[in-house]
Amino acid sequence: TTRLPWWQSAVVYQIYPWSFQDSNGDGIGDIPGIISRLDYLNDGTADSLGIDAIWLSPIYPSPMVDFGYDVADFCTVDSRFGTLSDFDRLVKECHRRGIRLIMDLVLNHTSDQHPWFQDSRSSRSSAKRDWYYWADGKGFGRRPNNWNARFGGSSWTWDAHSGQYYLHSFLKEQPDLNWHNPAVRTAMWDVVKFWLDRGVDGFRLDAINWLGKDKRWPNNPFKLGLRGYTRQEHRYDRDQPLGHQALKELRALLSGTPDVVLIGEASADTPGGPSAFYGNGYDELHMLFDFRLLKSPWQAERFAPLLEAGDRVIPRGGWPTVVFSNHDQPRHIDRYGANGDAERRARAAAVLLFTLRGTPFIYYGEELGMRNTPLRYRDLRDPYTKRYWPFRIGRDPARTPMQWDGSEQAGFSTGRPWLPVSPHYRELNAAREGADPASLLNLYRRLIRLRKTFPALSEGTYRPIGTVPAGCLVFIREDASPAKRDSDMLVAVNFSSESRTVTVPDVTSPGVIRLSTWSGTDSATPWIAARFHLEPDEAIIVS
Ligand code: TEU
Ligand code: CA
Repeated sequence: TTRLPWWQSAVVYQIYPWSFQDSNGDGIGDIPGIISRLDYLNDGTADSLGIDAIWLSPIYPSPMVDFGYDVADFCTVDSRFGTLSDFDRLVKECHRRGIRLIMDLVLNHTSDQHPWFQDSRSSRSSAKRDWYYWADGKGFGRRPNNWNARFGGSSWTWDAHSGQYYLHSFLKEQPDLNWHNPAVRTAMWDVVKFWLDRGVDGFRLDAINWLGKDKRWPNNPFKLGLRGYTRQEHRYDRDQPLGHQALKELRALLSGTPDVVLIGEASADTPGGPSAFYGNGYDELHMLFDFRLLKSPWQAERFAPLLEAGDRVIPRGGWPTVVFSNHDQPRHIDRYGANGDAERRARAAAVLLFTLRGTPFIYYGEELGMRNTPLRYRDLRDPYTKRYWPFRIGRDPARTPMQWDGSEQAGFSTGRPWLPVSPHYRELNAAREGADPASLLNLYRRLIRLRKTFPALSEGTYRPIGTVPAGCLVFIREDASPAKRDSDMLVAVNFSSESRTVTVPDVTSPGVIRLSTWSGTDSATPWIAARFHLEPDEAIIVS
């Protein structure tokens, strides 16, 4: 049998550098801080989480209007986070522990402070004018078209100095690069080579479905959205054929480094769904974040069809992802549960995270059950969060400092953190949960270990069991070779808050319950096949 590529059996952990660990008391997380916490992530023993890779949100020099997603220089490190030699040390310290490092790469736009844009806006005859999208207005102060930026307002901002509008799909401080210009592509591929030379193991490609625009600048149509609101369909400023061409170029560039992984981020409503950016399965992305579960309410009946479809639409060669939280969304523990059931559901969700087919992504702190931190307006930092506050919860509540221990500022910093520490940090922190066998943290550790022990959890096919009671999701991860059928894993999740009895008619061989979210420790309870009981919000794994 051939071994899976590393990223198909890996567990990935997302670090938001601002919030992981501050080493110098300025209240901002940094690279030396991350290095000092690597043992928590993987020290090779069962006392650590046991993750295989880190995805590091942007650490490039930036005015930080979008907290690093506005890049002013792609080839070094922001001084808030450290130096390039700190970064080299991070790569070395990760690799020493068997942890791979995945960089966040923002291809669609730069900061308006990037020298390329400074040059581009300096005059209409600048050599870099065509590196960004510039257009004339339609007279009387009218913008080139009706395109709306992702974070509100028009996508066009007037540049008085050069007398034209420039395009930005996100904030006005994030002008879009002109991917139609081959010089732009060459420059960005040089960035890729720069980081490959420093030893990184992959890239998480930001907003990957935004590359390329319809340069005839047609108006976008409107469509009926949720609850009867009309909203703009991004027909001409997103999901353009050029994006696929660019990904094919990038994938070709990596032909000599088959271990380097490309993970794309695109909105959930991309036409074609999660399969769109895999190309033929071998010539675009290796993985694309699947946000359909993340956007779905916690209901077995909603999850089931998404899982079946998700599995079918990804071409051979491509690989699915499982993700419930990231730095753009409210934390899933609060999305799924209200009060008493929040942690129980987070436990059940953790079972899904590590047993569904696809690579699991953990967002820092979710393993502790970190909640959305309630913030006052004056504490907010993210322009998107401020703009829609208090009508949308926004992004800052899910970006507060990692809760390491019960000491002042949760052990994150000796200074004043850039965002307030959660009021729950004395109960929810790594030190306390590490010592409690029944904690969510220890459930994550056990699940990751289980995934390593039973290869069917990463390699096996996904076979749903159809005839189950309302509110339950039951499936089998089947080993590819029939000879190894006794290594199949059965997973049963009760999404409801009442107990349920499940009958699985075609599974009769005896097994043991390897894990239950209702038990604090690893158990090997004999399992009576065919008919079993699930407590409210309980999830079990049987083999
Ligand atoms: O997000 C892209 C994206 O589509 C966002 O609109 C996302 O859906 C939004 O944050 C919803 O809350 C990526 C990054 O993940 C995000 O942090 C950046 O701000 C954005 O690109 C611009 O670079
Ligand atoms: Ca710092």
